[in-house]
Amino acid sequence: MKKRFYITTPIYYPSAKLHIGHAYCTTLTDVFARSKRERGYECFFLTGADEHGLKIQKNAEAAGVTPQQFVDNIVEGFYKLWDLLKITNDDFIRTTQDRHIKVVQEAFTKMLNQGDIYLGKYEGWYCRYCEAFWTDTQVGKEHICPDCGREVQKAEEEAYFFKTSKYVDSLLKFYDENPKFLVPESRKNEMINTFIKPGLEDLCVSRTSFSWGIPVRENPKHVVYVWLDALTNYISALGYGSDNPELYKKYWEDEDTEIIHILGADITRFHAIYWPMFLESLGVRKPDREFVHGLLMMKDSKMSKSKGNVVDPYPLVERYGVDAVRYYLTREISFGSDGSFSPEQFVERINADLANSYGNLLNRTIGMMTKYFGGTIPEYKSQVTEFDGSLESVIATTIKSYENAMDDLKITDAIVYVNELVNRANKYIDETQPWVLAKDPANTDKLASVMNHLAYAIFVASRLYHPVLVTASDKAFDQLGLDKKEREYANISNKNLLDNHQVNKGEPLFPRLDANIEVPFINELMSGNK
Ligand code: ME8
Repeated sequence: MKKRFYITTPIYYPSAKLHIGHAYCTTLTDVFARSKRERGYECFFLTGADEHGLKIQKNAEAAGVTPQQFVDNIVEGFYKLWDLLKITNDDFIRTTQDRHIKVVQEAFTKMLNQGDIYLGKYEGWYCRYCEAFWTDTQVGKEHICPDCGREVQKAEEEAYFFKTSKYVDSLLKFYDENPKFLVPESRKNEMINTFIKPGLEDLCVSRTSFSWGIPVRENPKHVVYVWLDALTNYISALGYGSDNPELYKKYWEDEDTEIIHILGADITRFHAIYWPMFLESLGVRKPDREFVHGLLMMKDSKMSKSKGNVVDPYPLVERYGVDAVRYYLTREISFGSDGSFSPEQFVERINADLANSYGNLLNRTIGMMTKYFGGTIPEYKSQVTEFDGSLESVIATTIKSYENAMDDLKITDAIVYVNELVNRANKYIDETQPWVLAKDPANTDKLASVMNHLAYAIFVASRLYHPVLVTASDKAFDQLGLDKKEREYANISNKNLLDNHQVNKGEPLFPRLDANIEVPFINELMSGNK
């Protein structure tokens, strides 16, 4: 495994407020970044805003403000949402920043000078909502945008093109040599069969029909077409081509860094085909992995700003807390598959996994520790009861399976491993029956061992849950009496860690939700009435 990580989300369009789909992608990325940092790896996490393009220009006109004022206002909301969700990004790139504009112009010039970009005429089917051109086959007889389902228009204009034909063979070779580049792997075949085999057209990289974009220096009536502008953010943010390229050297050039992009299935084509080609044209290393997550649906149709059927994450976090929302998103939706947001499942997940299993385990254990040992966690001893060995081995396997799953961004699987550990620990209470052991002083050693094992199981579960349950895990550590240093740096496999700590009884981590009240409440939110 490489020794450090550079991980990115897509840069979202500030054409309207963000919704739960964007929160999903950013939370996934945050969980991955936190899990790496908590295991001691350096990890640089980037997100941002993709601020140019026709759609933004039009929305600003409609709102009676300049495009810059329009995006400034919406991007404020991005910052607030990421704060609310406790996202730990190291930087936030905006494509209207000078540091980005310069890099895009330099890249354009380099590509132009080496003949990778040429001036031509574009004729195609253009979807102005998605800012994408499509071929005859893709729009079909109905002339419908394959992404958003709206009508597309034939468009023709002078434009610069990127010569994709020059890089197709080397892209296919790159796919072959790097079978882990695209995850899930099925995406690679989709790219080859849907886009490459039918014949990849050269990519239009400039527009003259709108002005809100980065001017082409060599021909300023053109602005750089959004995808060459947008994708470049991943290197401009690190200082590529600038006077201060330290981060770029460390997090992009250095082979010891694993470069990972996380993105939704809707934009795979741009990341998996054009981005590696642009990088090759610039003579720059390609990313190691691209994780493509599925999309969240609403009542069987894609949730999207242009359709106006979106769930706003703010009121959900306000009512249920950041942990519940982060947990639902990462546990409920299997990585790579589409998911749907359901109020019933939301309430059920929080109740079953967090209130009844994890919260209850902590509550019962702290209660017994207080009752039987005056709140002091007894010292660890091995194999005192016949059930200790089995619990210990489940703990050890959980740590391993969890780390392997996290490395492959199988966050759902990683969480399920922790849930299984919690269930195993609850079962251990039923097996060892501490309330029976407590009746006979001859069993004090056994009772002490049970308490120590439970505390350790909770510690491990809380450490592993921590990248997701960013506040509840800390509360669990507080209840176990761990100071800040111990909870962050302690070796997770140290079974003696909790010896003689004094527990503190606290509020239940997750109060049970009443489905009869909460499901209608969330439905109201989704219908936009709240
Ligand atoms: O495409 N479910 O920005 P964007 C899950 N600016 N995730 C969703 C989603 C849904 N229903 N809707 C959006 C752009 N997303 C470009 C990206 S990158 C160089 C430029 C998430 O605001 C998902 O990750 O439309 C998707 O790929 C991304 O938001 C698109 O955000």
